[in-house]
Amino acid sequence: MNSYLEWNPEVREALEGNKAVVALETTIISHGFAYPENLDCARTCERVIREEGAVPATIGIVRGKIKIGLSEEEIVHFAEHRDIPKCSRRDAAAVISRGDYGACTVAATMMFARMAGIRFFATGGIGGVHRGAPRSFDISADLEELARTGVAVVCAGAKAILDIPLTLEYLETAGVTVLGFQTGDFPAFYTRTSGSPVDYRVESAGEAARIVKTQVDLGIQNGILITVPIPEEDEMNPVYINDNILRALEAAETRGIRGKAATPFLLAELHRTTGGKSAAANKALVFNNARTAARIALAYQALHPGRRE
Ligand code: PSU
Ligand code: MN
Repeated sequence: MNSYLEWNPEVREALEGNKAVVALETTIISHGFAYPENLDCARTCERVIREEGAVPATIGIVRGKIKIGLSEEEIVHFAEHRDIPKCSRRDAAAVISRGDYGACTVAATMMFARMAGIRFFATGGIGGVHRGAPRSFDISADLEELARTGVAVVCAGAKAILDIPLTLEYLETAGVTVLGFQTGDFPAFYTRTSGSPVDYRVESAGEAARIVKTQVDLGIQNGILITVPIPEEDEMNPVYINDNILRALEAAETRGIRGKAATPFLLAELHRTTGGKSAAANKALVFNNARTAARIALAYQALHPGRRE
């Protein structure tokens, strides 16, 4: 057993007993929302997963250990400490060997979920190819992680601050299967459609689970992206949000905000300029993704009677 992993006993037992487990990330807690909204969001994600009958495992680096399933006190710590560094694959070894805390991105959470034997992970939206990437070279490590790590990521598409057609091109090159959950169009985070099609539309949790199982059975090692549109009642007006995104991108440019600071800045700027409307939409889509991921994880366990991966 990997001695860098520290287990929440409930998660360990669930995995040993072939129960459905859904991973959650900590960057979204420390860098995705303001306090105390981030705490409410983290707790609600866990509750929604439990209500479906699955077990949540929020993953973060706690004093140099990869914690698989944060305790309530640890979740509060990540919510209160918005200065915990954002930790992606490239940061993992340094943060762990120094005994620090790390807020795990989609990429790091996928990597650690895989180490722990967790197959499903719910988040808001993955990182992707940023607008202006041909000049800035800003392409999220989340895409490369999807290319190499066998975890199914349930999300509301890529964040609308990104270049979605280029993100889809990258995913195609990387060999990542992109599913649309009850949609044929890749969702754009705050809105249900992006105008770019997904490869495969699935209608049910069972159908999505069968595709994940087939990929596992075939020994294909990379990730799968399961995209779920934000619920209709929570969707934002596309003209309004895009207008705000353009202004946020301009503000980032003017202030020279780049690299790992870019995404947290853009999200916070939108939460500010929309008077909290984008944060409300972001929360609604995350909860919807957590619920959907739990249902798919349960359907997957039903296809795997008595077998531990
Ligand atoms: N989804 C959200 N809010 C977030 C994120 C996802 O609703 O804050 C985070 C994830 O941790 C993702 C990161 O990995 O944004 C992308 O950062 P970057 O563009 O620097 O790779
Ligand atoms: Mn980046």
